[in-house]
Amino acid sequence: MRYTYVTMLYSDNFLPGLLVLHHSLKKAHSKYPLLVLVTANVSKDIIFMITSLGMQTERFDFIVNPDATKPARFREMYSKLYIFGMEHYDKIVYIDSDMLVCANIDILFSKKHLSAANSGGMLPEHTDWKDLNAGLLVVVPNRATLNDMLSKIDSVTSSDGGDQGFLHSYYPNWRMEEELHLDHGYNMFPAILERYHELFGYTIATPLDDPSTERLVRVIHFCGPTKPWDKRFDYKNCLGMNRVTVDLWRNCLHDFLSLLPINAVRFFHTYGVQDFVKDEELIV
Ligand SMILES: [Mn+2]
Repeated sequence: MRYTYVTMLYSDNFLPGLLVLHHSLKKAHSKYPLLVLVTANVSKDIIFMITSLGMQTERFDFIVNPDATKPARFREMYSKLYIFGMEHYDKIVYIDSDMLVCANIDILFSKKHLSAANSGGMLPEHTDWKDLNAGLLVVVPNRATLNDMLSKIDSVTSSDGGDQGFLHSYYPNWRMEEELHLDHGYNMFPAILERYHELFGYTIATPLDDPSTERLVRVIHFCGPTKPWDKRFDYKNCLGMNRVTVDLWRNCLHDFLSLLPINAVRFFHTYGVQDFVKDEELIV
């Protein structure tokens, strides 16, 4: 069977996220490769470098948002639909490049098409959250599905102006199809982790945990506008479980960089990849 993890790189800006995602998958001993879908905006140097790190790449073109009134950051938000047509794979596990894998998740390749987590939906304050989070998706690609989606892009509404809202409308029965609902530990936002811990006993997984253990956070999703690698990320005021998750992310990047030859570290540095842990050490 042709199985692969897939993520997307729209531009060089998400490079730190991609490097951490890939390194965390490797540290979790994932059996399957990571395929990176790259647009024409990604530098050739970076494509060469990530290929030499063992990632595969595939060029794709943005699927443009039909609503031209949407702000620029929403313009490319339908592009994720591309994965639904990747028939050269039997099954893919799509992961956003702002995610950190804490333990092996290869079991996801045994799940059905459109398996995903209703992240946050267990909380009493979010009982109106019933639909999937598109940060992590199990997809059995089918060209006919993609063609059908593209033909309906103008007519199917999207509550958030992007692919996730489109998928909610395109698959209205998902919320009732319990066999498609992944444990929320496969797509956990740092901001709600504290509540999931208090109410349901969720803890962050380590590679030593028994894979069958329940209520483990296996994938952390740094959703939201500021990412752990952003210059404007407010690390000082990032506290509690939020801080724990960011430190896990930064340590993973540090671990990755510390294994590289110095010229490769310099290369990534020119593309804005900063070793936060090492810099902290220097300050002290
Ligand atoms: Mn995301």
